[in-house]
Amino acid sequence: MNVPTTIHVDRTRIAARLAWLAASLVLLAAGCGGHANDKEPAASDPSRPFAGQTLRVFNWSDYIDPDLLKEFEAQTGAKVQYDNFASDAELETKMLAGGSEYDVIFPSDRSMTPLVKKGLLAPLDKSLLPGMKHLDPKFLDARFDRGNRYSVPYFWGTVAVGVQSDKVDKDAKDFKVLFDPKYSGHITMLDDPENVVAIVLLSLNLPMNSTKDEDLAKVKAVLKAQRPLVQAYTSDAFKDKLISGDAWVALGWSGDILQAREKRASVRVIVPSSGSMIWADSMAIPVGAKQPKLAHAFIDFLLGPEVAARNANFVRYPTPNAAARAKVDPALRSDPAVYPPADVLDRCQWLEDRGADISKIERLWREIK
Ligand code: SPD
Repeated sequence: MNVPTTIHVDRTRIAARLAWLAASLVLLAAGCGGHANDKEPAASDPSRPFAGQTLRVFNWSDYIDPDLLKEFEAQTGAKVQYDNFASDAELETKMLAGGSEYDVIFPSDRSMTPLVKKGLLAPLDKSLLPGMKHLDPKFLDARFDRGNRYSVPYFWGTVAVGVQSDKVDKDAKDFKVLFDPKYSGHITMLDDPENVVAIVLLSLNLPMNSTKDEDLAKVKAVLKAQRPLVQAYTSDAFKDKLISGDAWVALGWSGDILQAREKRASVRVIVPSSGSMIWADSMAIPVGAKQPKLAHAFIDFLLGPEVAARNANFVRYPTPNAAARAKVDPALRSDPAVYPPADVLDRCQWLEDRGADISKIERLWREIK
């Protein structure tokens, strides 16, 4: 009489399965089930449309209000993995080595040309970027990306010098201060061959993008004589060195020097009225990015006027976002170190892609360093 026994066994299994199912339903309802265990709501939650996804961002250092990253995470449910670079070359090398490691990058005008040429950027879907309407048209359709097929303006700025006003002559007003032996051991230079060579050319009243051998020979002589005076070549630590007082004269990006001035009132910002380098950084999505929709959502988030104004107040760079500008701290809006007057801007120049001639600048830099 096997039959009753078999029936008994099956009933026991069924009862056990039902008990397991009921327990699972209770756990899920209590928020203890698999996904809820990670504190991530289901991706279908319309209030957190990107829950469970990770956005990988590669940006210049000190170039975003970190609270905005937290807000974006809270609004979308996504996690942001945020890495920094300190030079055009660092970004370009990373992209050439396989940029799909990132979803959003922040190339300068100078980097855009090779990145577009080498097909390393994904075309943008403008239907996902309604916030582009807030941008000042004069920052759109730039020479490095006609029609903004690949990039959206983020911030712009100049190359400037930060000086300690209690250590450096009151009348220092241009790049010559970088080469003054009085400040030996307290001078920092950007760790960036193209930018440094351009600034030395400007200080010699030569064309900023020159690659003529005789001009570069003059640059080399200046940099060689300056070498023993230099405390550090750095593109990201100059801000902290100004804040600590270690650096008396620092070549850097305008907004970072202004960030230092916030922390140490004796820091003075020099944007030479004879002209400097002007640059603009953009937001773009690398070809092969794993989360292109989330990348568009992040770019559009940063284009919102409130968000863009808060970001500008934090990083202290001029914003290309016309709707945000009115919301920026009035003290920043009227600061000529942030928004240089029109006549100074007219004398500023953009860095050009020097093609194969770039190797001359790289060689010069190796010889100096
Ligand atoms: N800390 C942010 C600095 C951004 C500088 N971008 C400059 C690009 C010059 N080619």
